[in-house]
Amino acid sequence: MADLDLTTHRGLWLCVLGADALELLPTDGIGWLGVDLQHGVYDVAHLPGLLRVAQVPVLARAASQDPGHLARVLDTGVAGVIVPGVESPADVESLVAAVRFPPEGRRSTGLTRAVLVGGPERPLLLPMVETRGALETVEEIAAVPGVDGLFVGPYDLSLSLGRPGVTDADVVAGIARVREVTRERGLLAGAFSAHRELDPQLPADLDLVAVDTDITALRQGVAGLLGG
Ligand code: 3PY
Ligand code: MG
Repeated sequence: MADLDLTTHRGLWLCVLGADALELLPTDGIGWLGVDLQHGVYDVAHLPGLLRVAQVPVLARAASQDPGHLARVLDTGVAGVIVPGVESPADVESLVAAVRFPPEGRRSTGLTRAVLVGGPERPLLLPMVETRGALETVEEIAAVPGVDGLFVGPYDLSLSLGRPGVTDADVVAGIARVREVTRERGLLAGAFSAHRELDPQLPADLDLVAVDTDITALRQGVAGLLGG
């Protein structure tokens, strides 16, 4: 398993901030940054600028499982990819093929930022557990060689399970199950939160918690300063 050297498991999830704004943020208490290419405003082309000013490891949440997209994300030199929407061990085997160089996988190299400026030897592959299919096959998914950890998306998981919200008992139990399975295999486990009632129900030993988004930080900052 690849290492991720973090000062804290608490991360900030970026959806909208550009590099100029990120550079001005206080960094105390932030161990890592998630850059959301699935639901944020970003394209792959935003990553180099964000990476240049980031003071902590950057994990990109990919837009999709498409191998061409994943390769371009990794070419920027991010510490790893969080990949949405997997349903099965077969999906995860395809991800390993996409993100690992031969002989482990089929990723191609080139004159990339990762090669010329620097990226990790072995970026992290963190498939998301956010579907019923992924949760039901989580042991097999965690056993796929080449996976470094699993990252729970509680919002989609609650939709997929047909449960009313992220603090629903089945969703919370799903997160605990992911931690249990990853712990047994020595893999990383992470989860998105953005919910203050979910925070205390998360396993205490998660390696990565996306505490909240830049959007919420901005909204709360403005409300705190100027709100009536
Ligand atoms: C989810 O909770 O489904 C996520 O993907 C978090 O962004
Ligand atoms: Mg999701």
